[in-house]
This record gives sequence, structure tokens and C-alpha cells, in this order.
Amino acid sequence: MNRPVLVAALLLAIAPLTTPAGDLRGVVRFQGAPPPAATLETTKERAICGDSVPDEAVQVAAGMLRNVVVVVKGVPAPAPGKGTLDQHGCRYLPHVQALPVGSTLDVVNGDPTLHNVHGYLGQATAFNLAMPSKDSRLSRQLKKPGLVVVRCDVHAWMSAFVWVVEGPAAVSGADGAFSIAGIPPGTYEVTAWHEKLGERKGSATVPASGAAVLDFTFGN
Ligand SMILES: [Cu+2]
Repeated sequence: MNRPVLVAALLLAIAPLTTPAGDLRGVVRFQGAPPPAATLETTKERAICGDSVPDEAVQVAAGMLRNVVVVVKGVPAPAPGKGTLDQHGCRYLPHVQALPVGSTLDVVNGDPTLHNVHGYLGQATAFNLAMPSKDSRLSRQLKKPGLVVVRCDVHAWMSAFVWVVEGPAAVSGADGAFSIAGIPPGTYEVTAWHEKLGERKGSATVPASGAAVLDFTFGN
């Protein structure tokens, strides 16, 4: 192998290790007076479900908004991974998650009763899994991108949201913070989605190393 070819081959070999990538991080704020903490009344199987469950739609703590899905547009999604959707006390856990397209969703029933996990992608059923007893476990691959809204046909108050994303993504935590790693340097559109409060758009220029900061604000 002559020298230029050897050098080119070496560069190709080490390229994956040296591809520059930065991070995007920020917080999601809720401006104005947050709605008071609410509950959803249960209507059956109260020995297992309790009299009520928390209404998890709008969760604000110290002015920060939880469960906002932040997605970077124009960058391929990370490799498919795994997510879990559990059922405890007649709630889905987690309430909101984001998974790269092609990921596998493991569904678990932690309750000693029948739940079902009916996922809708738009109007169409993406999956409909019966979970007859405690520790029932099923998996489904999420092949199509988009928002999967999950409902239980037995317990009408149960809901969860699984965003099957085509770009790097994160969900804001209880402190409103999110962080997405491994983004190639560049300027990107970034969307922030909340189940009740809609969508916000922003733009971020991600450096070759280090982090870009982009905050979002929802509210009244
Ligand atoms: Cu249920």
C-alpha cells in the first residue's frame, strides 16, 4: 500500500472516533400562574387503583415544566434503543417518553388486574396489547415515526405519550431541564412539544464540542 493510500485508510479508520459532536441543553419554563395540582377520579377497581390518580398533564415546579419533548430536526435519529412502559396503580409510567424510530417498547403490567395498552398513531391503532395479570410482559417495535397516544380501554383515565422520533430528542425532567448529546455541529430547528400546551419552535447552533443552550417557555 503506497503512503497516500495508507494515510487515507488510517484517516477513514479513525474518523468515527473523531467526528465532532456537541450537546444541546436547556430548560423549559412555565410563565404565569401554573394550574393547581389536580387529580383524576377513578371509576372502578378502587382497591387497586385508589380513589384517584394524579393528573399528570401539566406539571410545574418552581416555574419549570416537566414532560416536554424536545427534538432536533435535520439530524438522523440515534440508533434504536429500548423503552419501558409500566403500569402501576392504574397509571402508565412514564407518562411521556421519546424513543428513536425502530426502538422496542417493553410493556409491563405491575398491577394485579387487566390493563390494555392501546397505542394510536393518529387515528390508526399502532398496537393493542392485552395485559391480563401482574407481571404480564410484551414488546413491540416502533417502526413508524410520530406521536403514539396510549390509552387503556378498561380504565378511561389512563394515558401516556410515546414520541417515536426521527432526530435526537429528550424529555424535560421535574426541574424542566433537558440535555441531548452527540449532535453534529450545525444550526438546527428544534421543536418542543407538550401534550396540553402545544408546540414551540426554536433554533440552536451546536458547536463541535461543548454545548449550545436553548430554553423554551410555555404558559398562560
Ligand atoms: Cu387499565
